[in-house]
Amino acid sequence: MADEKQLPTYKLIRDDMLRRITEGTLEPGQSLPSERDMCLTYDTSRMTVRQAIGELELQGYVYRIQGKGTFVASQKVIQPLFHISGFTEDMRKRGKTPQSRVLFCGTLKADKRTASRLGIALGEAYVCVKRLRLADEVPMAVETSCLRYDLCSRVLDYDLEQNSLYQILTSVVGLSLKNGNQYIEAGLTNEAQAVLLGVPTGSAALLIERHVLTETGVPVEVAHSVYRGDLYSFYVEFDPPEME
Ligand code: 16G
Repeated sequence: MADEKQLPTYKLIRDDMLRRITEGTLEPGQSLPSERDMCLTYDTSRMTVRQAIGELELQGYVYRIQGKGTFVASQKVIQPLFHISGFTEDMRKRGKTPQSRVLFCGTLKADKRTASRLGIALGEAYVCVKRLRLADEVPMAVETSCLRYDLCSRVLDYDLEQNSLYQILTSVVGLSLKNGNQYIEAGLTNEAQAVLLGVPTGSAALLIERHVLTETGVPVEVAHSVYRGDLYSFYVEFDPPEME
């Protein structure tokens, strides 16, 4: 067995931090000791400390906020898929503060795929909202919602950085968002998505296509989302098998 003392210093620091994170001495959201303190504690250079932190960041255990420091990343969000819920509602339930950055909000003309999914004519206008979704300032997902114009045009009157889309659709427009389905597949972030999500290009992602319908089966939303693979886990429960 390799003698621990022979490990390079940056690995010793990394493993020490990792132990404190997994033991819970360093909790999610808590900042790591400053680089300066770590240099003193481990009697090493700033470069070595940075190397250790860099590894922890790559492995998703910590994240940096520019100008603020390095923080312990929260454990994965475990998202049950029993009923349709929105990002704002989901994050609030977990005691996290949801935030959105609107990347696009307006109308577009439907291409063949969007038209068929929304049940509208080719070239017909639909509402498109693209947002970066964050929780406690950590980027979680990039979401593009395509919405039927005839049902959802009022969404355009609202600031979607401050308001929940589903809140507007249910409380203002009066839609019931109870029916739907969702496809989830594995993918890798492209460069643009990686920049928005603050991860290296080619990081693991969950690619989701969500279809939301009214009670009478009229499509309301078709959303394409890229969720961070290191932060999300979707959870489904099976019904007991029917007895013969
Ligand atoms: C969720 C939905 C997304 C919806 C959004 C509304 C998934 C994969 N996607 O993130 O389709 O547009 O919630 O969130 O769950 P909001 O009500 O906070 O605006």
